[in-house]
Amino acid sequence: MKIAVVSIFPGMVGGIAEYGVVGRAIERQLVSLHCEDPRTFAADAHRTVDDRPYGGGPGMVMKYEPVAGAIRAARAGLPENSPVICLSPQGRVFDQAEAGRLARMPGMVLLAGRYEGIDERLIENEVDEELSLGDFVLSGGEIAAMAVIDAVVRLLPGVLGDAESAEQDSFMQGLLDHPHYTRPERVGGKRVPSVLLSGDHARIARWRYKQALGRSYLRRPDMVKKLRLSREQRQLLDEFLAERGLPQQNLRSGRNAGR
Ligand code: 9D3
Repeated sequence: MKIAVVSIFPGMVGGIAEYGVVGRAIERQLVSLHCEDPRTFAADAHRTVDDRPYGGGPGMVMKYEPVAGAIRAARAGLPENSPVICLSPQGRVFDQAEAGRLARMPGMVLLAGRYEGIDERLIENEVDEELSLGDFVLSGGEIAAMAVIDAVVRLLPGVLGDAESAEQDSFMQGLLDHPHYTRPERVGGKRVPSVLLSGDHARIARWRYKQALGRSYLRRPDMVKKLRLSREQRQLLDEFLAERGLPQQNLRSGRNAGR
């Protein structure tokens, strides 16, 4: 996959190419990452990329022409049907399903804005979709673009090793992770749960799944409500809650439950 980012802070985005999973994917040429700076396409000697908003008000707006120039240059190195995606608080909220969809694209241009926003006409003419990371305020689109790149690149074929890939299509999908422990056996006044020392792999798998269900139910009830719990899953969740002296869940389950 070929990825191009349009940003006035190319150094910020380039940083992810040096670390971890994304860095390795670029090294192995499974993905290419390229940045275009609108400043390069500014018409004046001062390389101006922003101007005051029509209608007044605080802050500045990114100018049409320099951003358009950078998008055109970014597109030039990418396959024809690569979408232009603007990172924006006005976008659809990015999630794992969106990451999976983007991972099937041959390329993508990620447009990271600064200031109060980008001239709306540029978005209408050049942007295919807008994505947000959620309801909190960032100072610009770069960190959001980096988050999208990280989430998408991990899904590209060959990027993750066998162990990590296996985890992605495991039965834990749609739930939070179970807790993790490593040596020593006793630390911070606490012991490793004894089941993890038992060597009984079936019991360990059951315990982990119970933890994943229970934690998801307590911390992210929205996630659990989307699942249709089987009788076994309900049993595990009830065990988890009972062990903590919590009231048993009253999520309905089975075919067409709820709604
Ligand atoms: C405080 C400024 N806001 C006035 C109501 C508007 C605003 C403009 C520009 C808020 C944030 C930004 C910059 N943010 C992004 O470019 C951005 C973002 C975000 O802020 N939150 C979550 N996801 C994203 S994706 C891009």
